[in-house]
Amino acid sequence: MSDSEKSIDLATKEMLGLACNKNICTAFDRHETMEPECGFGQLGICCRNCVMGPCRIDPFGEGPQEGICGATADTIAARNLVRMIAAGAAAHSDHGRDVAHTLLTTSEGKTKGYGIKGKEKLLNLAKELKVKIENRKIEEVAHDVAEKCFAEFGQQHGELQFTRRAPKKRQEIWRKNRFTPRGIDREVVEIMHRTNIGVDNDYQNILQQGIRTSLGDGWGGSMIATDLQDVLFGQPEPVRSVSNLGVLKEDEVNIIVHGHEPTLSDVIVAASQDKELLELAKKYGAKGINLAGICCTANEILMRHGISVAGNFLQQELAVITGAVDLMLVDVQCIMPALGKLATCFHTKIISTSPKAKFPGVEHIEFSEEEALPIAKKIVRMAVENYKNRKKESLNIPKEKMELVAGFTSEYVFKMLGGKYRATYRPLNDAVISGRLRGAVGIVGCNNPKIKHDWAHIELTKELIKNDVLVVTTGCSALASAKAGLLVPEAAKKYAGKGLQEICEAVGIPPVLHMGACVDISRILTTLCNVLTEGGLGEDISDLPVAAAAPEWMSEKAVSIGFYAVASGIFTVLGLPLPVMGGKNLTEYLINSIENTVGGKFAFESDPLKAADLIVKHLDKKREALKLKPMMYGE
Ligand code: SF4
Ligand code: MSK
Repeated sequence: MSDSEKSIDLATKEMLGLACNKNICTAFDRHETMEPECGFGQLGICCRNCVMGPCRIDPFGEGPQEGICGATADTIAARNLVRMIAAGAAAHSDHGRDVAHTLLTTSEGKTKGYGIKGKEKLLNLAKELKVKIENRKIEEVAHDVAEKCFAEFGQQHGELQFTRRAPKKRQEIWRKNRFTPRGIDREVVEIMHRTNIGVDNDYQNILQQGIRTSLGDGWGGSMIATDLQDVLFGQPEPVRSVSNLGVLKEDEVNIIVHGHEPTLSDVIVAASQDKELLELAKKYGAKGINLAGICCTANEILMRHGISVAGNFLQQELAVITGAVDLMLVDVQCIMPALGKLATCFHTKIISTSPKAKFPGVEHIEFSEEEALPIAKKIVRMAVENYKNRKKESLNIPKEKMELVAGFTSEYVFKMLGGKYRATYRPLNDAVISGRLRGAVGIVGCNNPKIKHDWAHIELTKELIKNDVLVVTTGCSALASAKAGLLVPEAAKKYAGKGLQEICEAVGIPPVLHMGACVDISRILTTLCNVLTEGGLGEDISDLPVAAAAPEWMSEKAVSIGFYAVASGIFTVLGLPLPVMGGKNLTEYLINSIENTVGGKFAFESDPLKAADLIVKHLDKKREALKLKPMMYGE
């Protein structure tokens, strides 16, 4: 495959060309060496859950149709799938747990570098969690809110608190089908138990636990992460910034933060503005200290501090190949182990910081909330001191960069539609009811070298906004939209249908709204609840003209997200199929019958234009069921 077929992003193509000239291998190349991929793995029909196996089912019906224990293709594929959900939900939820820990230690005055910036959010949360507010210090309230959130992880029975944010009808569906999560950790553990050899063998029953666990992610762990981050670091508000590898600076110390949790990156922002360190940078001949992000850490510091974005998932290696990164610090999730070896070809220092995520050959500086700011300063100092080791001849910073607006939340943006003095979702609902807006779609998820980098995200997003669909976006999809120039208000005129254009122009928003990192998909769920509360669009999420898509997904976290979206009543289109196709009954269930129970279902479609067509048809079906007016400017 030529470089131009690997990505639509000019900076990426340029860096891939350079990597090729220098004989440097990236994920794009390693993907090619992996071809042909193992068919059993792709279809989800290999099992190594015990050592009587590994067993595999012959998809052509000629060889074995059962594992040694008698497990069928449906059983094996369902077990594998829910184990993916367990891993994904665990990752998001452990992130939430870490934030709860930071809030707790901050409330006890044990941290350096944190405060409670989102006081209003904290007080609202306290009310929701029935924490006493009156005559108490804000730290005392924060302490009890953190403890209440902690309890959600270990709870053994009952229902997760935030599932009560869902519409009543949805809560009833969950209760009736035993989908309501009892405790975040409990559900993950139960998946591991049920998928042990000789426990749960009925694919639908296995999926029931998968759904329950995923809901514990979306309406539990991820929601806790988002809400408590807003409490600690402040609620995001729309902010302008810049994206793509062109944000790296030739004459400044470049630091990249990569991973997911904002606990460290937020203090790195403060440390990079430290006077003493800025002076030191000047001493070494640099004009300043330039911070940029990759993956969801990028989203976190972008929406709260306007820090620029270097790139999304498949650009992490390319950032190092620019030769301009003096230090890349990583925490958890989506960090390629390849970075360690790659960095040895350049002057770049890679620093791991989480005790949960170490990398062979990579220097580790353990992060702790108690010493956050001193540790952050130490790391920034290392970057500054490494600036002098930069090799001019290895410097190749692409020119590409693009303006963006990020940081829309359920609290902020939609109220903004009502203007400053009419803070309400009414105008949004009215726009849908009157046919100015067809509906809304969340486009989220990763990059995957199996799909031309950023292409599916951008094609799908453009096609939907052309059809008067408001797009909300998170994660690496949001970063793809940023680089393609879709996150600026001017994009409405260029790409959106007339109805969406009118809304964007009246309010001054982009047609594609950046709502944060992967855990912030919980903001989309909260937004949908608010839309229903405003009235006029049905009683349940499954009534709404909305859908979700992950056109280039790769992570187990995306599987968990997909499941909690479907189980919340949302039609969800994946650009690559779930690895279940070897289980015929299971596949049929996921793309059809599951809708009878939860009101949402999956579709697998790799062509973004066909995916857009499926989505538009779905939105129109929902509009028809709600008896909404025809689209104002034609279908
Ligand atoms: Fe084979 Fe069953 Fe063991 Fe899986 S659990 S490896 S199908 S014997
Ligand atoms: S970072 S999970 S590659 S979206 Fe959240 Fe991007 Fe996917 Fe990681």
